[in-house]
Amino acid sequence: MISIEHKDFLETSIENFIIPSEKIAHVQTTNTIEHALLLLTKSGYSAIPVLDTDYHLKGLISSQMITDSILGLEKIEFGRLDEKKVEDVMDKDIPHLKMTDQFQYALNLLVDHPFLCVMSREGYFQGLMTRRVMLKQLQRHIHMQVQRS
Ligand code: 2BA
Repeated sequence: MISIEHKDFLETSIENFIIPSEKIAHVQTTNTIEHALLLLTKSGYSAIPVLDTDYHLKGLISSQMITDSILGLEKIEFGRLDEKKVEDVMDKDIPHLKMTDQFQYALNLLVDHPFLCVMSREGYFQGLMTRRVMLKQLQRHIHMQVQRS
């Protein structure tokens, strides 16, 4: 049976644990994949969100998606980096969260995704919930349980 403490943890709202959009590296759909690769390399992140000019969430892009899209038969065709747009290469089918979602829902998705984008009902990008933030809260919860027992 699930204890009341675990229930409280799992039912915590994600809202206070979001990394806000102002702090998130992102690219726009119409940027070239060269620009996206530069940003990914400079930021150190392996994948980042893709937004349109109005800040709507459109997908995500990773270095792997970019290199895969310029692979020729026998070599990487670097000349194609300034020909292709982010929207040609990005993953459009991504899971997302709402501010009102609870830890339980986010935790299940974070098993398979290193981060989840948070989106408003109108489709605006609001920030990220990362695996690191979730693991820190889980760690804190476990420590508190151990101290109480
Ligand atoms: P990754 O880039 O694969 O990063 C995996 C983990 O490595 C991160 O986990 C973080 O602990 C560490 N890390 C990588 N690059 C870092 C950097 N420049 N500064 C500090 N720590 C760094 P999480 O923090 O759980 O992030 C999970 C994923 O969320 C990242 O995967 C990245 O794709 C995305 N992400 C996190 N913060 C972001 C931000 N500010 N802007 C854009 N994307 C972000």
